[in-house]
Amino acid sequence: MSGSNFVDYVKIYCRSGKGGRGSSHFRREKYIPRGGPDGGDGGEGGSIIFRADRNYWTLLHLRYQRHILATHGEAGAGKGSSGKKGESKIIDVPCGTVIYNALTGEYICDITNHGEEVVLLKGGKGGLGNTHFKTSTNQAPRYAQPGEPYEELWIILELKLLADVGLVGFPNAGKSTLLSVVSAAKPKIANYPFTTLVPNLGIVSYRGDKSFVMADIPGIIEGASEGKGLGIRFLRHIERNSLLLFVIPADADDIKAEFDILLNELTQYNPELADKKRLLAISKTDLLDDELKEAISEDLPDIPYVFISAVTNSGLTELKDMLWKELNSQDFILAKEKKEEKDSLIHRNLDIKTVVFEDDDDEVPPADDDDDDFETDYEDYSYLDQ
Ligand SMILES: Nc1nc2c(ncn2[C@@H]2O[C@H](COP(=O)(O)OP(=O)(O)OP(=O)(O)O)[C@@H](O)[C@H]2O)c(=O)[nH]1
Ligand SMILES: [Mg+2]
Repeated sequence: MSGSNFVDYVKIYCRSGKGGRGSSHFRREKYIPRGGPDGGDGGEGGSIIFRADRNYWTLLHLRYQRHILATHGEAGAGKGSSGKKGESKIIDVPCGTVIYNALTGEYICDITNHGEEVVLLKGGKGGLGNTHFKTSTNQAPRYAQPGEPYEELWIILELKLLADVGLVGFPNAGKSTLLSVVSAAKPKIANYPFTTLVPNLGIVSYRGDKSFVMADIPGIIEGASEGKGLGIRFLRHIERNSLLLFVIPADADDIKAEFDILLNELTQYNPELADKKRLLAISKTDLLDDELKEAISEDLPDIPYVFISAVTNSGLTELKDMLWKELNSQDFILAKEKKEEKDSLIHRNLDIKTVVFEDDDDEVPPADDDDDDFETDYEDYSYLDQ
């Protein structure tokens, strides 16, 4: 992955701020003897908050961000003044980011909808000042609460692309070419397998003001689910694609057999992928004459299909109509809602051994944990003991 602009995993150390100490101060003014306690409360520490933002497509902006630290709350002071709150850190991530515990791989949460915020680590509460501890029997409490400690955690952020349509096919099938002719995306295209090494996303405009997102992932080969080719690393990006568009070239020896192999690899990876709505685009049909097309049509998998060519642009409008119709069908919307509901219940943990980072040092910045912020004025309290 080195040098690529596509970053789908990052590992970050997060720490919230500790709460500031409450103050145990006493009011001391001329002509007001025994002014009583007036120590203010400590400020709350800053929190670590993640927010989904649809303007981000990858985790690239976090690639070199090893540590995210909120600041500590300040201590309370005399005259009832509260300490300043620590500053929270809000980290914007693409919609569909999943957070795992980096040490155990345990799933923590996911951040799916634009604007959604998740407080990952809460800042420590500030301690109460000594004014709170005044009672009828103790008019001059010297006690003030310390602030609550900070929380810290190493996390792994994982990006799952949220596309409406995912392209599935063997290498060289014409997936990237298709994306390049229906959207403004400019993926690399070449006449050799595994041209696409990282996923590409494109926005497909449809009849004026409508649009949907299409994801082109690297080609899949037989055995991908056991690690052949580029393996299954990218298959997880289609786990959330609502609709799978299989792309098989017209010059394939046996379209139905290729379809079965692809489907088998997907379901080996995740049986739930078998439940997704499937459509078929037979690509490169400029290589066929009508007679051959007819012959091919007789032995196709039993799913909706369309013949397309990125060279002559034939079939593209028909394809977009078909995708749009599916994306907006009642059954489909219901299934998607059901899936989203289920997604929020079932989560797989991350196998952290399979995730490789470019620069994996686990150094943690110093915690700045000394208690020099203890704001107490010990001078001249002798009158209290009288
Ligand atoms: N004749 C013809 N050639 C096509 C068509 N679409 C794609 N090709 C060619 O097929 C080759 C592979 O195209 P890509 O779009 O790179 O294929 P891919 O499926 O993205 O391949 P990987 O990224 O390796 O998985 C390129 O040489 C394209 O020019 C088409 O409609 N007609
Ligand atoms: Mg490609």
